[in-house]
Amino acid sequence: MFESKERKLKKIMKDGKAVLLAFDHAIEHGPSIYEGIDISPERIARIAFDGNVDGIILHIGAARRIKKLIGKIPIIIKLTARTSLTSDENQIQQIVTSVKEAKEIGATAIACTIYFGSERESEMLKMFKEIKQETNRFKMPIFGFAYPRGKKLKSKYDADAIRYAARAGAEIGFDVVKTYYTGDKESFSKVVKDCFVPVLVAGGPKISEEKDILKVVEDVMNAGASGVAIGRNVWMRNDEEAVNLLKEIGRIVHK
Ligand code: FBP
Repeated sequence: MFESKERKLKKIMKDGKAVLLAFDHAIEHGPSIYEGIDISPERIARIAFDGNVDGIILHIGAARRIKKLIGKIPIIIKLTARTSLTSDENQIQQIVTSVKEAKEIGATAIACTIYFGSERESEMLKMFKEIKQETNRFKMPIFGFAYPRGKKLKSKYDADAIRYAARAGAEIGFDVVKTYYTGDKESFSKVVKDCFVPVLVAGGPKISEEKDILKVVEDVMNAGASGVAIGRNVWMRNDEEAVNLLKEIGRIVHK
């Protein structure tokens, strides 16, 4: 009845690797911190298409604005959200879109975030059970953002915490884990080694020099990552730079 999850995953990760453009920031961080940057879904989709990405991650409202592209680029619909208008204590993402809605708009996969270590972790784990039941029904791959949070952490970029979160994501059924870069190849190779599903790396806040981003991509790939799911470092540049950077990243990831 539904195409298998494995076939869908193969549409995104043809060679087992992927370069994804992440675009859920306008809800996570709000538009004002991106002042002067065109954060319209139409622009981001154009950059994704011209940059030959393997998929684009966005919320359903934004996806409705780029319907022409659905079918040309795999769409990964983000099901969970939070805003930065809440206090830091409230580190939880809630389900805002169903797998069925994602399926109906033509998504190839879904994405969700879990803040492992947050005071509200147990609510998110419960929420994940609901997502999993629906993805099983619609045979949708889960791209899980495994992000450490919480009072016990020195920093959300702590290498051991990232390693733990990535493994926890694999344990609970993420098909692909996306997490932060630990900052060096050695520690990131431990993250990958302990995570028995493919690991994609987030780009993080904008790095000014292109060569420095490409070095991160080289390092994470050498550490065993399966690619990147990158946002700010791409679309915070002008269109031409963004497209060229995506192509360069693609050459490294798919070599
Ligand atoms: P970036 O490449 O811009 O870091 O995007 C990856 C991402 O996971 C986004 O999908 C998400 O909105 C953002 O990072 C969350 O960042 P943070 O957890 O630091 O708020």
